[in-house]
Amino acid sequence: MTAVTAGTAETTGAPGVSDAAVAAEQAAYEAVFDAAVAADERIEPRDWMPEAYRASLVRQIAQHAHSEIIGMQPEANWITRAPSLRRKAILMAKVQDEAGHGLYLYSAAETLGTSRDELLDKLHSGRQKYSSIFNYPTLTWADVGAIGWLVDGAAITNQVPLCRCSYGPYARAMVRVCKEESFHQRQGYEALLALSRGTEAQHAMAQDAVDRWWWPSLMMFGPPDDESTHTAQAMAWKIKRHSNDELRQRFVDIAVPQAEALGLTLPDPDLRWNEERGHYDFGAIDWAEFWDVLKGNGPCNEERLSRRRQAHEDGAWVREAAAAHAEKHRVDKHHAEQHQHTGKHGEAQA
Ligand code: BYC
Repeated sequence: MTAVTAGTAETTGAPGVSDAAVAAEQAAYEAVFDAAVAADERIEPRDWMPEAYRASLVRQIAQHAHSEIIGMQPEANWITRAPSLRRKAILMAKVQDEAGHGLYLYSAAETLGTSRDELLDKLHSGRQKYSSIFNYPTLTWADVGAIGWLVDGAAITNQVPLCRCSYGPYARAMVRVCKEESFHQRQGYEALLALSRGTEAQHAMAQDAVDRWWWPSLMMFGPPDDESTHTAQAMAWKIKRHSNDELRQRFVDIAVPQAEALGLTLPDPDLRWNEERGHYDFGAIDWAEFWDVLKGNGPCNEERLSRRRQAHEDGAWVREAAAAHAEKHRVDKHHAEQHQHTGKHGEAQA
């Protein structure tokens, strides 16, 4: 969408412009925005957009970015103890991918006028959230497999529709993220399959990991639709394309046959195929646990946040060095350009 840019919106509120004229101009911008959303066009950074749309995107994208970088911790916990060189190399690549996803997403948020520093500050001071799932511990090597299969599987289910999000930079970031997440999901599934087909102790370890990660994975999709604050508006704006419950159901339907193929069971006695609905029915989710984790009371909330703050402090010298390098490069380039300029003059005169 390019018809109305944020630049033109600057005229609103100019001295001498009547309230009625401002309101009419505002309504005209809104009409263009609404029409673009209705026509499934992309909203781009310089387009006019309602402030609430901008704020909602910053909230969701920031939370998503924070989840990616906090999500590095539970898996990084197993890098030094991966059972083979092959597994270690794969896990390192995956954890690095998550850092990359964080960067794409912080960049997408920056196109909305917020800096990465500001967002990180809000994460570190607990004013912005990250996904509930990363507040659970990774107790055994099998947890790395279970996270890949279930957590990344849930993330893909949630993120594939975000590739069609109405906000261009977010949608485009999701395309690459989803490709990488599919690789992550496959590596988790394959690692879990190897354990499931291994010794009795390995099989038991895989089953135990699935038992612990199943319910928190279902919570990743967010609260039930009737308790979801943002879904209705986010769907009207085509930020979200499906509700939390729709995506949760989609994930359950995909996971059940995969669990069978793995030779593992899912810890839900109420899980059964419902012929009439054409979906699997599943048991009640412990929403009290979900809200409690969001409040900061999950098993690892404190550990994750303090590790993140520490990593940020430890990285201060890298940021300072990068900024000094950029400044030096800028000054050098400026001098070189001046030199070239005078040099050219010299040639012309000669
Ligand atoms: N955890 O109105 P609702 C990943 C909050 S990681 C924590 O339904 P919305 C990966 C919600 O923010 C996955 N908080 O919200 C990385 C809201 O509170 P606020 C990250 C949650 O936004 C590394 C309140 O509850 N993925 O991919 O419409 C390794 C009410 O919720 C959660 C994304 O972030 C939760 N699970 O829907 C492996 C995807 N759920 O903000 C994998 C992008 C809800 O009003 N995000 N809340 O204070 C989304 O699609 C949506 O934001 C959600 C929630 C579906 C998560």
